[in-house]
Amino acid sequence: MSDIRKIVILTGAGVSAESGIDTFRAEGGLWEQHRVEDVATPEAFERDPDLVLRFYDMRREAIQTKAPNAAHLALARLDAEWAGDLLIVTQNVDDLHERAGARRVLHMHGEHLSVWCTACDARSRWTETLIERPPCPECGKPALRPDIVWFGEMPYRMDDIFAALEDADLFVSIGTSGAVYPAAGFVRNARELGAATLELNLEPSQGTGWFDEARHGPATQVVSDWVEEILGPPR
Ligand code: BV8
Repeated sequence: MSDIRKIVILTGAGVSAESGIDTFRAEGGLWEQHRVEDVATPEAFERDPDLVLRFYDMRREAIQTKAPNAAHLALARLDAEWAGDLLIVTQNVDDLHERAGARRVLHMHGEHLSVWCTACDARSRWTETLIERPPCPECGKPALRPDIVWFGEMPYRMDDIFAALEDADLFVSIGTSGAVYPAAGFVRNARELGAATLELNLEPSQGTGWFDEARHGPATQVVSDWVEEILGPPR
């Protein structure tokens, strides 16, 4: 670790699983209960906006009853104590990284607690529901949609993500299946750009072969152990 200064961390649903937030592909996971194409595409929103708004209203309410787990807390500690560059790129739309205290966080697929007005393009913090078509806080029009990146839509801040990958000495992937692009391709980008690569996941991901090292187990265990390895025991 002595020559590691710049770290990029990619997280997925697995880091929030032990906080009681469903992952997507697990047994009984979100995509078992709902067909992706019915709830997480612009076409679905066009076709049946009520179904999509109810799906996100349910999840937006649910995450506000959950708490960060030891993996979120360990990453928040790393964010606070790591003197070098660090960026946590999350595919998750919950706010558990921030509630654990992490600051250098980038939500590449959006956030539950944000809404996007399709009339005036404003984004606003939001904790309530959208099914009743409330007015946009900025323009007053009833044109709000979840501020979430759906399939077929371009993820957020890709330039910032690639700039960080270009500089990275270490790329760490935590709690993700490596099933969805462009996030699933970051490990290959990082390798090609000369970074060391580490996977921390419950089981081998679809891209596990691209990692220099992989440690498998629950995030609360493997992430806490990894952070303590870097920073030493909490003082
Ligand atoms: C785009 C928000 C183009 C929504 C999400 C290349 C090849 C093939 C297909 C494509 C390609 N490029 C693009 C595509 C299409 C598509 C795609 O990848 N499809 C897949 C299905 C093949 N990608 C897109 O559409 C992307 N957009 O490409 O735009 C474009 C280009 C130019 C201009 C315009 C457009 C957009 C994708 C984003 C979609 N939105 N989320 C919502 O939340 O409702 S994706 C969603 O699924 C997540 O955010 C995440 O990204 C993804 C996968 O989920 P994971 O987080 O990995 O969760 P999963 O359940 O799968 O796995 C959990 C893992 O955790 C498991 O490995 C498990 O073992 C582990 N685990 C479980 N418990 C624990 C644990 N680990 C540790 N501890 C535990 N306790």
